[in-house]
Amino acid sequence: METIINEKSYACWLQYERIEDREWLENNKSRFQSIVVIGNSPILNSALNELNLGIRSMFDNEPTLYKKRVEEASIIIGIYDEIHNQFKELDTNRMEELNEESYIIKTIKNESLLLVGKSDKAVLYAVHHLLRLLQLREPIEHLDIVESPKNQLRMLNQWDNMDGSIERGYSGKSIFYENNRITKNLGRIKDYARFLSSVGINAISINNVNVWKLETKLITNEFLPDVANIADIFRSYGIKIFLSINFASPIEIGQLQTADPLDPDVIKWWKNKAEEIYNFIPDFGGFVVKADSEHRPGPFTYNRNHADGANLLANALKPYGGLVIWRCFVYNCLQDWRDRSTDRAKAAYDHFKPLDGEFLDNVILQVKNGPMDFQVREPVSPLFGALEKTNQMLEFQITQEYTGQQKDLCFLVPLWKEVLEYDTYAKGKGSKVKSIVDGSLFGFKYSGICAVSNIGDDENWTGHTLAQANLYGYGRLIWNPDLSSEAITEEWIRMTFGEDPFIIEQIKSMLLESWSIYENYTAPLGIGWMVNPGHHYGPNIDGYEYSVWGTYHFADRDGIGVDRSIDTGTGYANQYFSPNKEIYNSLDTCPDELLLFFHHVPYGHKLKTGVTVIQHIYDTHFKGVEQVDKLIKKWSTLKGKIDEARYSNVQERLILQLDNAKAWRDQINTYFYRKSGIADEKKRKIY
Ligand code: GCV
Repeated sequence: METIINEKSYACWLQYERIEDREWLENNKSRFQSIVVIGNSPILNSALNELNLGIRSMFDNEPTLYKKRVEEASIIIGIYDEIHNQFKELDTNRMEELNEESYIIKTIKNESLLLVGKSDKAVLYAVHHLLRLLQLREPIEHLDIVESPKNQLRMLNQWDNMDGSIERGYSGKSIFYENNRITKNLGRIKDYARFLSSVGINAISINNVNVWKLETKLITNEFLPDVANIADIFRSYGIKIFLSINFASPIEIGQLQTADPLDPDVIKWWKNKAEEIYNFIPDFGGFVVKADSEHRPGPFTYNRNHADGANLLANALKPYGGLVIWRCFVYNCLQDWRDRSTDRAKAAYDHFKPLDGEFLDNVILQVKNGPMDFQVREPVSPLFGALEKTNQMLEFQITQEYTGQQKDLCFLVPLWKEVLEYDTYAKGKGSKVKSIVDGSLFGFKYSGICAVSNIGDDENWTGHTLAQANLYGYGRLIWNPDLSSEAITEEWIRMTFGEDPFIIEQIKSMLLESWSIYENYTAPLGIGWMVNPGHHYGPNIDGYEYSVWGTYHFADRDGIGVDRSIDTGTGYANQYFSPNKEIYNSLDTCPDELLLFFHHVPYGHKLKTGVTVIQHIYDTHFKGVEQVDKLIKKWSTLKGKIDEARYSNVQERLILQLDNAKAWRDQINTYFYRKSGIADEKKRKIY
């Protein structure tokens, strides 16, 4: 399993470029001459290997590895319990208070560096932290760092299928499966684990939440030995694996006639199944479940509710410490959009709010950030804060299904940051989403954040090289939601492209503006969708497969938008706590960017900017295309300054983005010009 590190596209943010700054080298080289590891475990081995690799590569010097000579080593790494007696410099009171994933990095008297974790996993995180400092050329003379992750579960969901395809994947084929088998190419999976551990990811589900026929068998002894091999790799990087399961498994692979969660045979079947899985994978994380959603089976078939379904599985996993991650993305995809009594935005809250407190304590409800489906702009799901007695985690989408599919540049950290900072007012002012999902607001036993991954077997992992920033940024942000988007962006650029201030500034502005640019030329003012059915790329104003009965934008000759207000609309606004509900409910206070999500307004309605809705639509769509043009120009200033492979990869995609932006501009502007009959004030050409 040789790790490939010399290819820049492949190496993502772990470039470990040789340090050329002579002064820096002179000052610091002596600190990286030798390493001693106290203790022994697969994770400590990974930590040592990574440290060794990083030092070798950045200093062009192979550090000596000592077994025991702690006094002579320049870097000492180990687990707190095994090490603290030897170092009076460690503040034991402080360390005792920290959780199992915490670490310290400290320069001690004789100038050695001490990297101590509360567990071996934390040691690995400390090593990555040190390597990050080195990659960023930060001062390292007097380190005294204490770090703990803010969120407990920091997870990725793969939507990979065993035929090698990836649902909503835009970066090639699966690195996990090929030809209906689990891949034998474990080297790539190992590198993925390295990247993930470098940003602190500690859990991963390795198959699509839509669990088809073959994937249902992943929990049988036909595939469990291979799943166990994958678990071994991730385990050595501190990452637990989960599987998505099919709720109808007892019927499909168990020869039972029913999957009724209250049926004794079904209960027994899942208990036996859990035992079998844990025989293969003793630290198996648990199940991810999509049930009663988009044609997937679930407890509704048996007139049972989601708590019945989730608790069935939770009981089976409980003896082994396993978790059930039950998704709240439940709605009737066959609904008639003209029927205003069934608003899809209300569905998750309507299904799950009444069940608060009914779930066992090893169930976590997984809630998408918005009430719809990862649109470029949505309000935050009202389920955050509404569930006080049920463990909860937040689901983001790194893969850019509705945000440009890794052809268009759309850096999502600023969007995620907004969600985490959103104040739900569930327990009064300051009840931010980040304090719900880190478990602190309601004292959840389990909580955290997960996201749909954006990687595949493309050489650069993410299709668009700059989309690597979304994966990196996700990990860093969920480790510590208090980090700013700017800080994360700059870190990623410097680690990925080096220290040239010009390169850093150009790419930084491209990334930080990209979400708003994408929003400008696509669906306006929170209305969402308007995408081609099926693949979801490019404009189709009345499109999208689940809106065949009516349009979701409700545009006619007089106005546009969905009335979700309390008195005249679907009442969705009522699912929020005050004052959010009043803010959204009133035309006067509803923020412009969500106006059409909450209200149906005439085209002449004036936004807070003073511009009418129709003029805003024209202006932003012209502007969006101009902005993409500028992105192309900005990127072209980097020609020759960064390697050709990454340069041309991004350039090619920016050109595709321009085509896409023009298509959106032309279709949106024409459609709404024809509908409204109102001309562009600036008399630009509308096709
Ligand atoms: C994996 C959307 C996507 C589906 C996805 C689903 C989900 O509907 O288009 O591809 O299914 O969300 O999150 O379950």
